[in-house]
Amino acid sequence: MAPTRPQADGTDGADDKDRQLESVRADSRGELTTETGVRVDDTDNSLSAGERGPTLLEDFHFREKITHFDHERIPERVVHARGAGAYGHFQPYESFSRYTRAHFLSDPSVRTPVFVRFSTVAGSRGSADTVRDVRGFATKFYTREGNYDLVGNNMPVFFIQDGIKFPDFVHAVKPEPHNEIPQAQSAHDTLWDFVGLQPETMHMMMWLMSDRAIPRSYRMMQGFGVHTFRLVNERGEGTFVKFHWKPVLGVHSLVWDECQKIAGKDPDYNRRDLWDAIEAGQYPEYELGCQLVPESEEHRFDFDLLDATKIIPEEEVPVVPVGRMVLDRNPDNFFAETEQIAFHTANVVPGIDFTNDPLLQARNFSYLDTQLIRLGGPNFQQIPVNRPVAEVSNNQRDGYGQQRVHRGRTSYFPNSLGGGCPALADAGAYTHYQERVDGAKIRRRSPSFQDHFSQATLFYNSLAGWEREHLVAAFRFELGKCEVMAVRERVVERLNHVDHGLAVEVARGIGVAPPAEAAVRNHGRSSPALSQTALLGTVEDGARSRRIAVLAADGVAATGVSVLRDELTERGAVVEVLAPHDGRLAAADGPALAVDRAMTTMASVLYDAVVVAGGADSAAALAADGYATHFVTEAFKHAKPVVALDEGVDLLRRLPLGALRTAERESDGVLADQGVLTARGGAVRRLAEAFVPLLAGHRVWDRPTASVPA
Ligand code: HDE
Repeated sequence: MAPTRPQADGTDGADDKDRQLESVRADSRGELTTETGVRVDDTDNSLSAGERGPTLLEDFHFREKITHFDHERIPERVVHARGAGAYGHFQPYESFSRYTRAHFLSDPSVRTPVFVRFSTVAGSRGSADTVRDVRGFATKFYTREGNYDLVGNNMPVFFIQDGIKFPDFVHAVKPEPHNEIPQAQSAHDTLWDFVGLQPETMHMMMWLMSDRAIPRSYRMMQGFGVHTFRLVNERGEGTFVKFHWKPVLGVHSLVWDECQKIAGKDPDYNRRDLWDAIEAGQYPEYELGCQLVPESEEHRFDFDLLDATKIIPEEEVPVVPVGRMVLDRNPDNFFAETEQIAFHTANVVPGIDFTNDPLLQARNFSYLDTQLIRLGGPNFQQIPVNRPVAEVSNNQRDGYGQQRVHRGRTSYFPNSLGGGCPALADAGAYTHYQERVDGAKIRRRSPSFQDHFSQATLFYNSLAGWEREHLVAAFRFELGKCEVMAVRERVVERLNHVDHGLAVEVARGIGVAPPAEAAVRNHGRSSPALSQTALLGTVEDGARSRRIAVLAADGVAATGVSVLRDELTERGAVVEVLAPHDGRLAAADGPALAVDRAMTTMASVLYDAVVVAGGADSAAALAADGYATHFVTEAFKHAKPVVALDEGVDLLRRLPLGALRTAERESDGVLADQGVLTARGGAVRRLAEAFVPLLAGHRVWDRPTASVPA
């Protein structure tokens, strides 16, 4: 049976894609057999000549088992090798047929199945999730008119303008070829050498050095189609479009120190987060939006719409909400589905078309090409996860791994022997947008692509103070890892074209002489929509799916913990009790308290907030435990909400938390300072009320933490 998700309307929640997959799902059941269906009664001992003799070639079970194993691996993706995926559905809010004839966008009653794969770009399949990198956000819509792939990233621009530079860029960012170091890191000479020499990278490098490159969760990041695409309606009229995904949970990031630690503590951090949220029924949701530009206004901007290193500021062209996507089912098998899915920018449906963006044009060649080798030949669209729910019928035949048993004598067009089938479509066919093109064959970048800095400056100007601090720290970290001084210097020189103050600050941290004067004047323009502060969550209850660690030890005041846990769990938070030992904790005020995890198996970096429980013995035990005190200090350092109950407050006082106020008590028993909440005397419910907005705000960025060790 298909895994079902019972719906409010009484249906089983299975969609067309789910039902299609049901025919290929394979469960481990019955007796062990070979691939040819012969039953096997011993898979532990190979067939040998005598008890201590050589293995016999005629042992077909042994040979098949080993041979299959020997061929289990396929090439990983040349970029975006590391990923995680999920199924879900998309539904438009209302008909978008004014702009596009795409059926899945034209009828609000149509729910289209989707598969989304999130990824990092530079690392290998086994690399850590929390590296500084762009994140892929690729969506396959299984529409009734065929598959449509929106293969986007979590940043709205790209490093280069012309696809012919892609191999150069990727070679520069990947591990260096002589020693294959460093893995999944941009902080090395070859990338920054390329950046310094190729100034079109500058806008994207600003995004990459910002907190967008270290998302808290795939559920909390935006997605962008990046290129300007074209929507085409029934009348054949085109409209330029930029696609946006906005996460309902808001856009939130980790801090860099935390990322590096998570890479060791839980390299699967983002992958696990996505999986767990879906298993828990907390389905990630995103709103699809479009920026629309009439064809007649193609040249109204001070940049070229075909240049993928540029955004259209949302203040100039607002994002129109189009529909909602919900991810509600984890794949059954990582390899079969998440690894074998094949996205392609050229997988379009009627009503969606391309532009002449030279990066997009290159992609329209590259994805099919790479998949031919990655998935072993031309039949990869027949792999279950790739199969459309629309009917497929053509004269393509044979090839490795052919799954269809084509019947009949004809595999050519036109034919009369096969009744003329498959016939040309009467209606609903894809017709390419009729754009007039003429010009001389040239190898030259358009002059309209030449401004590489204005939008980098726009981005910088739009950031909040804390975002700028993080950005400067990131540049210092990355360039600080470069061994060649000339590489650092060249990048500082480029930054001086973005903003003089930025160049000076970065230079000071990396031993480069700060530029004496600005290369250009900062134009002073900003686009508030670019700051993450503009993208806090849209859910009212900000505790949803937030992970909260409650530190406790024997002697814990368990009632306060239980009340707080109930309050937060009711609001969708995940609350775990961590203690110096697993099992149960003796409580000061009643029955023993169950421990969810031994503290040493976890770390503060794996939680969004920390609570120190009350109880004199518990607090004393935690205060004497370096792992526990580090846990709290580190959470504080990473600007997370910290909460202490009763005697737990005494523990906070002993930690090096700067100028934190924990001594006074306010009339209602709850004291809030720098995102730290303390409660005495059973004011736990009131404390929970104050805790939720802190969780929704994600981090307390204005908390002074420079002196805090961690
Ligand atoms: Fe890709 N990209 N890309 N890319 N890309 C691939 O296709 C390529 C670009 C993106 O989860 C590859 O099947 C070229 C921009 C995502 O399976 C490959 C250029 C954007 C994924 C490829 C770009 C992306 C890929 C590697 C410059 C954001 C992962 C394996 C012209 C809009 C999809 C594969 C998944 C994967 C080529 C630039 C996003 C080699 C040549 C811009 C999300 O075909």
